[in-house]
Amino acid sequence: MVKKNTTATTVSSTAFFRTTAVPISWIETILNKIPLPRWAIYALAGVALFLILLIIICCCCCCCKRKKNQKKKEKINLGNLKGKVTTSLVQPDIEKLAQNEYRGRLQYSIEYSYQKEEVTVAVKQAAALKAMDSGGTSDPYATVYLTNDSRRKSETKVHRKTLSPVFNEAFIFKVLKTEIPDTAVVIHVYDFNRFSKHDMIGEVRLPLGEMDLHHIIEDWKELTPGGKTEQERLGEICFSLRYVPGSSKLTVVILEAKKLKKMDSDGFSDPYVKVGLALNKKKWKRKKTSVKKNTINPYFNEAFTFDVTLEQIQNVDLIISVWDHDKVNKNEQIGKVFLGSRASGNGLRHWSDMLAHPRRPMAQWHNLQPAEEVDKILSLKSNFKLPIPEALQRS
Ligand SMILES: [Ca+2]
Ligand SMILES: [Ca+2]
Ligand SMILES: [Ca+2]
Repeated sequence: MVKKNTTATTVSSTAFFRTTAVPISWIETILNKIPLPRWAIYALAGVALFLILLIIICCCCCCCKRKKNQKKKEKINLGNLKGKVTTSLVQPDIEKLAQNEYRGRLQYSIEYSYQKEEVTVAVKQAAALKAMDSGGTSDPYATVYLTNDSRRKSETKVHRKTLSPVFNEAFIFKVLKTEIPDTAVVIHVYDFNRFSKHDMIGEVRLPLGEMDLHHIIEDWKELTPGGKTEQERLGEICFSLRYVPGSSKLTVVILEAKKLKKMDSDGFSDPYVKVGLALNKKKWKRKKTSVKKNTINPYFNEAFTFDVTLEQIQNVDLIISVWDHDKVNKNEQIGKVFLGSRASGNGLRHWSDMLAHPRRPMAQWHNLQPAEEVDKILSLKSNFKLPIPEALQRS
């Protein structure tokens, strides 16, 4: 009975063994096949496991490092970008680079004759010019003008496919002794293109006032980017304004003008001045001075009086324009200025001074502006009423 029982337990235990311990026996059979003692096998397995772990850790470390480096690189790149953005805001370095670019140099000579009051500008040669064409060359030619009369421009012949042209051409310009301090010789070197716009290679600017013109000057100078054509000098005009509210009289006295632009081939102009009034943006009244022949520094001292009520004076534009009288051709406008409540800067200041000091003539110099510019402002600006100064209201 007892025996029966024990067999029953052994049977059930072997049955249990069979179901759960199959893999162990499988490993056991493999282990048994290895001709090594068990402890050696376990030791080897431990070493192998350790090695595998070590390899995995190494791989992980490498990956992490690589990622970090990539991030660092990205950071550096971002830094570069940031730097570029800020520097471009502070100083456009691309433009600066372009400006610093070597454009070549030019040899010139300048000879002034105090007797004839004229300057001879010779464009001798250029060297190491910047290549503007795809073939690595340029087709250079030079233009010469003086800032006292930028309309008179002379130019050399075009020299094909060279970066070191020998021009050897001279040009004569009229420069009065009195004009020397504010006159510069401007030489531009261009690349000629048959089918497209000519490219400017560079410029040389030579202020006559900074030279000792008692000798012939011959020198080399590096070309600069240039391209900035200075605001053309049109001249200055002086006039006085006087407003008398009691009698509603506005008096404009055209006193004199100086350094007017030369509009005629003889190097002078025949200036006269038009004094115009516009009311509510419409032409209203106009008068003009006599013509002063062959001068760029005319003296007029001519007075013009207009009837303008206190109400009208707030809506009036005073337009002063200087013209060159021509016998054969149409008269040419040299420049103009406008004053009134819509004016700004000097024009507004002079007008306000006049209103603030009724019955007193107020004189002031004004720089002439290009006519088109003034006309544009006059047609665009809306009416703006200047408050009437107390002094004017009291009188
Ligand atoms: Ca060319
Ligand atoms: Ca003319
Ligand atoms: Ca004329």
